[in-house]
Amino acid sequence: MRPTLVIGNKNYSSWSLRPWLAARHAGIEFDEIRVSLFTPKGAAQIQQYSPSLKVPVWREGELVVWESLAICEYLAERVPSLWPADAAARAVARSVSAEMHAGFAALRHGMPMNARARGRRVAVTPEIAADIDRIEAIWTDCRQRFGVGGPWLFGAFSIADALFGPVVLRFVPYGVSRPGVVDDYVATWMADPHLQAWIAAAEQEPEVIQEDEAGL
Ligand SMILES: N[C@@H](CCC(=O)N[C@@H](CS)C(=O)NCC(=O)O)C(=O)O
Repeated sequence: MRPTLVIGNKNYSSWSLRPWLAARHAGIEFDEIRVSLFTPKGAAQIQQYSPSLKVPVWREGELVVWESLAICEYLAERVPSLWPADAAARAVARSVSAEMHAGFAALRHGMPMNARARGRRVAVTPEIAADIDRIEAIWTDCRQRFGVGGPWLFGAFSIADALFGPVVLRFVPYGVSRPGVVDDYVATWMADPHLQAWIAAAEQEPEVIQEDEAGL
């Protein structure tokens, strides 16, 4: 049975993007159901599909998997190369993925993901700057210690990249640039055909969620 990934608006839903990128990079085929977040119809659809009343949700026959990181883990059951092969690298990849999943509230709040926006500027509070510093430290450490075999955090694409990919759609719209690892990794993502396909779809979406339109 072909699985379905239920996602939110491609322009705004960073959690939806994570398992979508993991599945696309792993070559796992799936159908998409896109719900329009914060609309009455979207709320009814989420109620129908999601036990947590959030997206993303992966549905496959009787199986329902929710929470972006749990969905990525489920995809890795099918395609184990979604995690690094080396146990130490895999442990670090899981650490940074869990840290991303659990943290970075200031960045998430102050720089909402906005796939199609460019040239926005928001005040970079000390809390947002600290989140950006931490992301730079993670990306630098992963690239230096594990990235030798390719352009991704652990060389080959992994779930850690799927977790950090949406950060690029915060850095690009709000002009966050740091020469070196950050700009290089952002460039890797912006050249990725899967992310480009997501952005192109976001550009076609008619909905505007005012609350997430920052830095105008
Ligand atoms: N921890 C969850 C977060 C999911 C989440 O917050 N999803 C948002 C969209 S990005 C949502 O469904 N919002 C709808 C709502 O809160 O009504 C995950 O990792 O999947």
